[in-house]
Amino acid sequence: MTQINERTFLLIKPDAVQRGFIGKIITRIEEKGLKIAALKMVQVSPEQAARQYECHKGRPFYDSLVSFICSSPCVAMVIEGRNAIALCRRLMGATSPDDSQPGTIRGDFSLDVKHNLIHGSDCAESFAHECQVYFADDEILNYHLDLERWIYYS
Ligand code: DAT
Ligand code: MG
Repeated sequence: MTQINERTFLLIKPDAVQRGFIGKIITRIEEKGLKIAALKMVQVSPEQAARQYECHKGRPFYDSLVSFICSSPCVAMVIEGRNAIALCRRLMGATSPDDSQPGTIRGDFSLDVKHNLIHGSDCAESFAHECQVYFADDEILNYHLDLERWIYYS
């Protein structure tokens, strides 16, 4: 079912921060009409990385993924809007550079499966888990975006 107020967790990864893509990525989110409910720069700790990626523990790429996420600052965000979880996954593009389509963040700017610029929750349960790794409840803001009456018909 369509949810206008659905939230998702996004993490702009170290490669995107280092390459100067913070603004580009946030612009795509804003231009789509999504609302930023929380946003901060974060130096991810190994403990946070392990919690975020606990579903991948045991996979061959797990250790390098955790060390990559901790290698340089990231930008953590909670994004809100119509079907935000699936929509942000589409804006991000596929995990692998062999599959990510031009027009998506990964499809336009990434050539490597690990250096793929951005993380996004893949379902509501993942959002609930990931969000708690990075944000306290009172850091996620509820506010009215005036422009929304021009973004949503009703
Ligand atoms: P996504 O980030 O698209 O949700 P995922 O959850 O399957 O992808 O994997 C999490 C991250 O792990 C992914 O963004 C990059 C890394 N990763 C996935 N598959 C990999 C692989 N085969 N080799 C190296 N890193 C990989
Ligand atoms: Mg994933």
